Amino acid sequence: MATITLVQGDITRVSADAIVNAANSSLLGGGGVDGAIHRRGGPAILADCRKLRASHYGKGLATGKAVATTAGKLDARWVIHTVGPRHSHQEDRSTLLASCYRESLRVADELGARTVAFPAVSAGIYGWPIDDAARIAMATVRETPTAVDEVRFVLFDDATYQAFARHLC
Ligand code: AR6
Repeated sequence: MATITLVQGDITRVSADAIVNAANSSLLGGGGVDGAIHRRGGPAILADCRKLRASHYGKGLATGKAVATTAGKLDARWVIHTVGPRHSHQEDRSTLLASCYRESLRVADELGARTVAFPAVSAGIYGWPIDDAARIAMATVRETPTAVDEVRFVLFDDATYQAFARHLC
């Protein structure tokens, strides 16, 4: 089981084997953490994403799945792109959010990554209530068998950091 650590900050500034991106199914960039990763990582990431779209992911990456690219100029070897679900009051999409963490760790294991940095997937533009997003993230990482040594949650603001801290023990 991976050691879980929490830090507050900008995920594009961390050093890790793999940095997870809260992407959308187009894999072609967006706002939030996705925009920040592409900005700081540079065009090599988008070039890899375009190759994925031209090959195995013609229709894009499905919600709950994950796929890796280069990390470009980020201080990491890979970016693992995962697509979180939009929060819905009508439908319980928790299993899809849990799947983002499980699938990202599966890809990290395939790559041989030992340290993996995650943002709070779906907790921004996709509207997931932060306490529930933190609960699902922490429980899923805790329950997922992996060879990753350290999962570091990099939480952008204090409220998000505090929500994750409440679910640490
Ligand atoms: N470092 C760490 N966390 C960040 C950063 C950063 N640099 N920037 C934002 N966050 P979001 P989502 C936090 O909206 O909800 C994009 O347009 C943010 O405060 O980035 O999964 C994609 O292309 C929040 O806690 O991702 C999709 O269309 C968390 O990261 C859509 O947004 C996730 O917020 C995905 O929405």
